[in-house]
Amino acid sequence: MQTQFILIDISKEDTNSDIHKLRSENENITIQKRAVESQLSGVQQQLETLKEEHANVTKDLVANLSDITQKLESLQMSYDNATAITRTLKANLTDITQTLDILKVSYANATAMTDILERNLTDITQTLDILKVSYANATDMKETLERNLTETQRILAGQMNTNDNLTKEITKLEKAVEDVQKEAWLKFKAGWEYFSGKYYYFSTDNKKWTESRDACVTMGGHLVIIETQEEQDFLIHHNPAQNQDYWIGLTDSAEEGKWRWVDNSLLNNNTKYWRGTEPDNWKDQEDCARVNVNRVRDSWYDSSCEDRYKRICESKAK
Ligand SMILES: [Ca+2]
Ligand SMILES: [Ca+2]
Ligand SMILES: [Ca+2]
Repeated sequence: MQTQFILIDISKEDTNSDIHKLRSENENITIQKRAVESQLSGVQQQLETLKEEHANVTKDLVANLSDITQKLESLQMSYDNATAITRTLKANLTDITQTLDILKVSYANATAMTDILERNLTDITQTLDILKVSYANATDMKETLERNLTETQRILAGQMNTNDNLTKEITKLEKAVEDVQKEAWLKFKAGWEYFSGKYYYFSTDNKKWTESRDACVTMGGHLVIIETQEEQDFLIHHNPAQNQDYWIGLTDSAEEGKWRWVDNSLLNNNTKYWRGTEPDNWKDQEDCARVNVNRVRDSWYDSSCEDRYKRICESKAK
Protein backbone atom coordinates (compact mmCIF):
# COMPACT_ATOMS: atom_id res chain seq x y z
CA MET A 1 0.00 0.00 0.00
CA GLN A 2 2.78 2.37 0.70
CA THR A 3 4.12 1.61 -2.77
CA GLN A 4 0.68 2.42 -4.39
CA PHE A 5 0.52 5.87 -2.64
CA ILE A 6 3.96 6.69 -3.87
CA LEU A 7 2.89 6.01 -7.49
CA ILE A 8 -0.18 8.31 -7.17
CA ASP A 9 1.91 11.24 -6.02
CA ILE A 10 4.09 11.02 -9.02
CA SER A 11 1.52 11.70 -11.71
CA LYS A 12 -2.19 12.40 -12.14
CA GLU A 13 -2.44 11.00 -15.48
CA ASP A 14 -0.74 7.99 -14.42
CA THR A 15 -3.16 7.80 -11.65
CA ASN A 16 -6.10 7.14 -13.77
CA SER A 17 -4.32 4.48 -15.65
CA ASP A 18 -3.12 3.04 -12.53
CA ILE A 19 -6.54 3.02 -11.12
CA HIS A 20 -7.75 1.30 -14.13
CA LYS A 21 -5.01 -1.19 -13.86
CA LEU A 22 -5.71 -1.60 -10.28
CA ARG A 23 -9.32 -2.11 -10.89
CA SER A 24 -8.50 -4.69 -13.46
CA GLU A 25 -6.07 -6.29 -11.17
CA ASN A 26 -8.63 -6.11 -8.44
CA GLU A 27 -11.07 -7.75 -10.70
CA ASN A 28 -8.55 -10.39 -11.50
CA ILE A 29 -7.78 -10.79 -7.93
CA THR A 30 -11.45 -11.05 -7.12
CA ILE A 31 -11.78 -13.61 -9.82
CA GLN A 32 -8.75 -15.32 -8.52
CA LYS A 33 -10.14 -14.95 -5.02
CA ARG A 34 -13.42 -16.51 -6.08
CA ALA A 35 -11.57 -19.21 -7.81
CA VAL A 36 -9.51 -19.71 -4.73
CA GLU A 37 -12.62 -19.58 -2.61
CA SER A 38 -14.25 -22.03 -4.89
CA GLN A 39 -11.15 -24.16 -4.68
CA LEU A 40 -11.18 -23.70 -0.93
CA SER A 41 -14.77 -24.72 -0.80
CA GLY A 42 -13.85 -27.81 -2.85
CA VAL A 43 -10.96 -28.43 -0.61
CA GLN A 44 -13.21 -27.97 2.42
CA GLN A 45 -15.69 -30.37 0.94
CA GLN A 46 -12.88 -32.73 0.21
CA LEU A 47 -11.66 -32.15 3.74
CA GLU A 48 -15.13 -32.88 5.10
CA THR A 49 -15.25 -35.92 2.91
CA LEU A 50 -11.79 -36.87 4.11
CA LYS A 51 -12.84 -36.14 7.71
CA GLU A 52 -15.89 -38.24 7.17
CA GLU A 53 -13.80 -40.92 5.54
CA HIS A 54 -11.28 -40.57 8.33
CA ALA A 55 -14.04 -40.90 10.87
CA ASN A 56 -15.36 -43.92 9.01
CA VAL A 57 -11.90 -45.38 8.68
CA THR A 58 -11.22 -44.60 12.33
CA LYS A 59 -14.50 -46.20 13.22
CA ASP A 60 -13.61 -49.21 11.10
CA LEU A 61 -10.13 -49.25 12.57
CA VAL A 62 -11.51 -49.08 16.08
CA ALA A 63 -13.91 -51.79 15.22
CA ASN A 64 -11.14 -53.77 13.62
CA LEU A 65 -8.87 -53.04 16.51
CA SER A 66 -11.49 -54.24 18.94
CA ASP A 67 -11.97 -57.28 16.83
CA ILE A 68 -8.26 -57.79 16.59
CA THR A 69 -7.93 -57.20 20.31
CA GLN A 70 -10.62 -59.76 20.96
CA LYS A 71 -8.97 -62.15 18.56
CA LEU A 72 -5.66 -61.35 20.17
CA GLU A 73 -7.11 -62.02 23.60
CA SER A 74 -8.64 -65.15 22.25
CA LEU A 75 -5.30 -66.08 20.73
CA GLN A 76 -3.61 -65.21 24.02
CA MET A 77 -6.02 -67.49 25.78
CA SER A 78 -5.47 -70.14 23.20
CA TYR A 79 -1.77 -69.61 23.58
CA ASP A 80 -2.06 -69.79 27.35
CA ASN A 81 -4.16 -72.90 26.99
CA ALA A 82 -1.70 -74.29 24.51
CA THR A 83 1.12 -73.40 26.88
CA ALA A 84 -0.70 -75.02 29.75
CA ILE A 85 -1.44 -78.03 27.58
CA THR A 86 2.16 -78.06 26.44
CA ARG A 87 3.29 -77.87 30.08
CA THR A 88 0.92 -80.63 30.96
CA LEU A 89 2.08 -82.57 27.95
CA LYS A 90 5.69 -81.95 28.95
CA ALA A 91 4.90 -83.12 32.45
CA ASN A 92 3.09 -86.08 30.96
CA LEU A 93 5.98 -86.63 28.61
CA THR A 94 8.33 -86.60 31.61
CA ASP A 95 6.03 -88.99 33.40
CA ILE A 96 5.78 -91.09 30.27
CA THR A 97 9.54 -90.98 29.85
CA GLN A 98 10.00 -92.02 33.47
CA THR A 99 7.33 -94.64 33.09
CA LEU A 100 9.05 -95.72 29.89
CA ASP A 101 12.36 -95.93 31.76
CA ILE A 102 10.69 -97.95 34.48
CA LEU A 103 9.04 -100.09 31.81
CA LYS A 104 12.41 -100.52 30.11
CA VAL A 105 13.91 -101.69 33.41
CA SER A 106 10.85 -103.84 33.99
CA TYR A 107 11.16 -105.20 30.47
CA ALA A 108 14.86 -105.92 31.05
CA ASN A 109 13.95 -107.61 34.34
CA ALA A 110 11.10 -109.42 32.66
CA THR A 111 13.44 -110.52 29.88
CA ALA A 112 15.99 -111.69 32.43
CA MET A 113 13.23 -113.41 34.38
CA THR A 114 11.90 -114.91 31.16
CA ASP A 115 15.38 -116.27 30.46
CA ILE A 116 15.52 -117.71 33.97
CA LEU A 117 12.00 -119.07 33.60
CA GLU A 118 12.90 -120.54 30.20
CA ARG A 119 15.94 -122.20 31.75
CA ASN A 120 13.78 -123.35 34.66
CA LEU A 121 11.21 -124.57 32.16
CA THR A 122 13.96 -126.45 30.32
CA ASP A 123 15.11 -127.91 33.63
CA ILE A 124 11.55 -128.73 34.58
CA THR A 125 10.93 -130.26 31.16
CA GLN A 126 14.07 -132.37 31.51
CA THR A 127 13.09 -133.33 35.06
CA LEU A 128 9.63 -134.10 33.76
CA ASP A 129 11.11 -136.29 31.03
CA ILE A 130 13.22 -138.09 33.63
CA LEU A 131 10.17 -138.43 35.86
CA LYS A 132 8.17 -139.75 32.90
CA VAL A 133 10.85 -142.37 32.26
CA SER A 134 10.99 -143.15 35.99
CA TYR A 135 7.22 -143.39 36.06
CA ALA A 136 7.25 -145.65 33.02
CA ASN A 137 9.93 -147.81 34.67
CA ALA A 138 8.00 -147.83 37.93
CA THR A 139 4.87 -148.81 36.02
CA ASP A 140 6.76 -151.59 34.25
CA MET A 141 8.22 -152.74 37.57
CA LYS A 142 4.77 -152.60 39.16
CA GLU A 143 3.34 -154.67 36.30
CA THR A 144 6.23 -157.11 36.56
CA LEU A 145 5.77 -157.30 40.33
CA GLU A 146 2.04 -157.79 39.88
CA ARG A 147 2.70 -160.52 37.34
CA ASN A 148 5.25 -162.05 39.70
CA LEU A 149 2.77 -161.73 42.55
CA THR A 150 0.07 -163.42 40.46
CA GLU A 151 2.56 -166.11 39.44
CA THR A 152 3.72 -166.44 43.05
CA GLN A 153 0.13 -166.68 44.23
CA ARG A 154 -0.54 -169.28 41.55
CA ILE A 155 2.61 -171.20 42.54
CA LEU A 156 1.67 -170.78 46.20
CA ALA A 157 -1.82 -172.14 45.47
CA GLY A 158 -0.16 -174.98 43.54
CA GLN A 159 2.30 -175.40 46.38
CA MET A 160 -0.55 -175.53 48.86
CA ASN A 161 -2.14 -178.22 46.69
CA THR A 162 1.21 -179.95 46.53
CA ASN A 163 1.51 -179.49 50.28
CA ASP A 164 -1.91 -181.05 50.70
CA ASN A 165 -0.83 -183.89 48.44
CA LEU A 166 2.48 -184.11 50.30
CA THR A 167 0.62 -184.16 53.60
CA LYS A 168 -1.50 -187.01 52.23
CA GLU A 169 1.65 -188.72 50.96
CA ILE A 170 3.33 -188.16 54.33
CA THR A 171 0.28 -189.60 56.06
CA LYS A 172 0.46 -192.59 53.71
CA LEU A 173 4.18 -192.92 54.29
CA GLU A 174 3.73 -192.60 58.03
CA LYS A 175 1.13 -195.33 57.76
CA ALA A 176 3.55 -197.36 55.66
CA VAL A 177 6.35 -196.76 58.18
CA GLU A 178 3.99 -197.77 60.92
CA ASP A 179 3.16 -200.92 58.94
CA VAL A 180 6.85 -201.61 58.35
CA GLN A 181 7.57 -201.00 62.02
CA LYS A 182 4.73 -203.33 62.92
CA GLU A 183 6.06 -205.88 60.43
CA ALA A 184 9.58 -205.36 61.78
CA TRP A 185 8.32 -205.87 65.28
CA LEU A 186 6.44 -208.99 64.19
CA LYS A 187 9.48 -210.28 62.27
CA PHE A 188 11.68 -209.45 65.24
CA LYS A 189 9.34 -211.36 67.54
CA ALA A 190 9.39 -214.25 65.01
CA GLY A 191 13.20 -214.18 64.92
CA TRP A 192 13.85 -212.21 61.70
CA GLU A 193 16.74 -209.74 61.54
CA TYR A 194 17.08 -206.67 59.41
CA PHE A 195 20.04 -205.90 57.15
CA SER A 196 20.29 -203.44 54.25
CA GLY A 197 16.65 -203.44 53.27
CA LYS A 198 16.03 -207.17 53.82
CA TYR A 199 15.00 -209.45 56.69
CA TYR A 200 16.84 -212.66 57.45
CA TYR A 201 15.63 -215.63 59.46
CA PHE A 202 18.16 -218.08 60.89
CA SER A 203 16.21 -221.21 61.85
CA THR A 204 17.00 -223.30 64.85
CA ASP A 205 15.45 -226.51 63.46
CA ASN A 206 16.91 -228.75 60.75
CA LYS A 207 15.20 -229.82 57.56
CA LYS A 208 16.00 -231.27 54.13
CA TRP A 209 16.78 -228.66 51.42
CA THR A 210 13.31 -228.83 49.72
CA GLU A 211 11.54 -228.74 53.09
CA SER A 212 13.65 -225.77 54.08
CA ARG A 213 12.82 -224.03 50.77
CA ASP A 214 9.10 -224.53 51.35
CA ALA A 215 9.30 -223.47 55.00
CA CYS A 216 10.82 -220.13 53.94
CA VAL A 217 8.01 -219.58 51.42
CA THR A 218 5.44 -220.41 54.12
CA MET A 219 6.97 -217.69 56.28
CA GLY A 220 6.63 -215.14 53.44
CA GLY A 221 10.19 -215.35 52.10
CA HIS A 222 12.60 -217.64 50.27
CA LEU A 223 15.89 -219.45 50.94
CA VAL A 224 18.56 -216.76 50.97
CA ILE A 225 19.94 -215.58 47.61
CA ILE A 226 23.42 -214.15 48.17
CA GLU A 227 24.03 -211.36 45.64
CA THR A 228 26.75 -209.19 47.20
CA GLN A 229 29.87 -209.57 49.28
CA GLU A 230 28.23 -207.37 51.98
CA GLU A 231 25.34 -209.81 52.21
CA GLN A 232 27.79 -212.77 52.44
CA ASP A 233 29.79 -210.97 55.14
CA PHE A 234 26.63 -210.18 57.13
CA LEU A 235 25.61 -213.86 57.07
CA ILE A 236 28.99 -215.34 58.09
CA HIS A 237 29.31 -212.97 61.06
CA HIS A 238 25.89 -213.83 62.46
CA ASN A 239 25.67 -214.62 66.19
CA PRO A 240 24.88 -216.96 67.87
CA ALA A 241 25.06 -219.20 64.79
CA GLN A 242 28.85 -219.68 64.71
CA ASN A 243 30.12 -222.97 63.26
CA GLN A 244 26.66 -224.06 62.22
CA ASP A 245 25.46 -225.03 58.72
CA TYR A 246 22.49 -223.44 56.98
CA TRP A 247 20.87 -224.23 53.68
CA ILE A 248 21.01 -221.36 51.13
CA GLY A 249 18.79 -221.02 48.05
CA LEU A 250 21.32 -222.43 45.55
CA THR A 251 21.06 -225.80 43.70
CA ASP A 252 22.34 -227.62 40.60
CA SER A 253 19.70 -230.35 40.80
CA ALA A 254 18.22 -229.42 37.45
CA GLU A 255 21.55 -229.63 35.59
CA GLU A 256 24.73 -230.85 37.23
CA GLY A 257 27.30 -228.09 37.63
CA LYS A 258 24.87 -225.36 36.60
CA TRP A 259 24.09 -223.63 39.86
CA ARG A 260 20.91 -221.61 40.01
CA TRP A 261 19.28 -219.59 42.75
CA VAL A 262 15.72 -220.29 43.84
CA ASP A 263 14.50 -217.39 41.68
CA ASN A 264 15.99 -219.37 38.75
CA SER A 265 18.79 -216.83 38.18
CA LEU A 266 22.22 -218.29 37.38
CA LEU A 267 25.03 -218.02 39.93
CA ASN A 268 27.17 -214.99 39.14
CA ASN A 269 30.91 -215.86 38.90
CA ASN A 270 31.80 -212.61 40.71
CA THR A 271 29.70 -213.38 43.77
CA LYS A 272 30.40 -217.00 44.75
CA TYR A 273 32.13 -218.05 47.93
CA TRP A 274 32.86 -221.83 47.66
CA ARG A 275 35.13 -223.36 50.32
CA GLY A 276 38.42 -224.82 48.95
CA THR A 277 37.65 -227.43 46.27
CA GLU A 278 33.90 -227.16 46.71
CA PRO A 279 31.62 -227.83 44.97
CA ASP A 280 32.94 -231.37 44.57
CA ASN A 281 29.60 -233.15 43.95
CA TRP A 282 30.88 -235.85 46.30
CA LYS A 283 29.59 -239.33 45.44
CA ASP A 284 27.73 -237.59 42.66
CA GLN A 285 25.02 -236.83 45.19
CA GLU A 286 25.56 -233.20 46.15
CA ASP A 287 23.19 -230.78 44.41
CA CYS A 288 22.29 -228.33 47.20
CA ALA A 289 24.40 -225.58 48.76
CA ARG A 290 24.89 -224.67 52.41
CA VAL A 291 26.92 -222.03 54.21
CA ASN A 292 29.08 -222.71 57.24
CA VAL A 293 28.81 -219.60 59.42
CA ASN A 294 32.31 -219.16 60.78
CA ARG A 295 33.46 -215.64 59.83
CA VAL A 296 35.39 -217.09 56.86
CA ARG A 297 34.23 -215.55 53.59
CA ASP A 298 34.66 -218.66 51.39
CA SER A 299 32.27 -220.88 53.31
CA TRP A 300 29.93 -222.58 50.82
CA TYR A 301 29.68 -226.39 50.37
CA ASP A 302 27.65 -228.59 48.14
CA SER A 303 25.85 -231.31 50.03
CA SER A 304 23.16 -233.93 49.57
CA CYS A 305 19.78 -232.28 49.41
CA GLU A 306 18.52 -235.07 51.71
CA ASP A 307 20.76 -233.93 54.54
CA ARG A 308 19.12 -231.96 57.31
CA TYR A 309 20.44 -228.52 58.13
CA LYS A 310 19.20 -225.30 59.54
CA ARG A 311 18.15 -222.67 56.93
CA ILE A 312 18.48 -218.95 56.28
CA CYS A 313 15.31 -217.39 54.85
CA GLU A 314 15.36 -213.96 53.18
CA SER A 315 12.43 -211.57 52.84
CA LYS A 316 12.09 -208.17 51.25
CA ALA A 317 11.09 -205.39 53.60
CA LYS A 318 7.58 -204.31 52.59
CA1 LIG B 1 19.90 -212.11 48.89
CA1 LIG C 1 25.84 -231.42 42.30
CA1 LIG D 1 30.65 -231.07 48.64
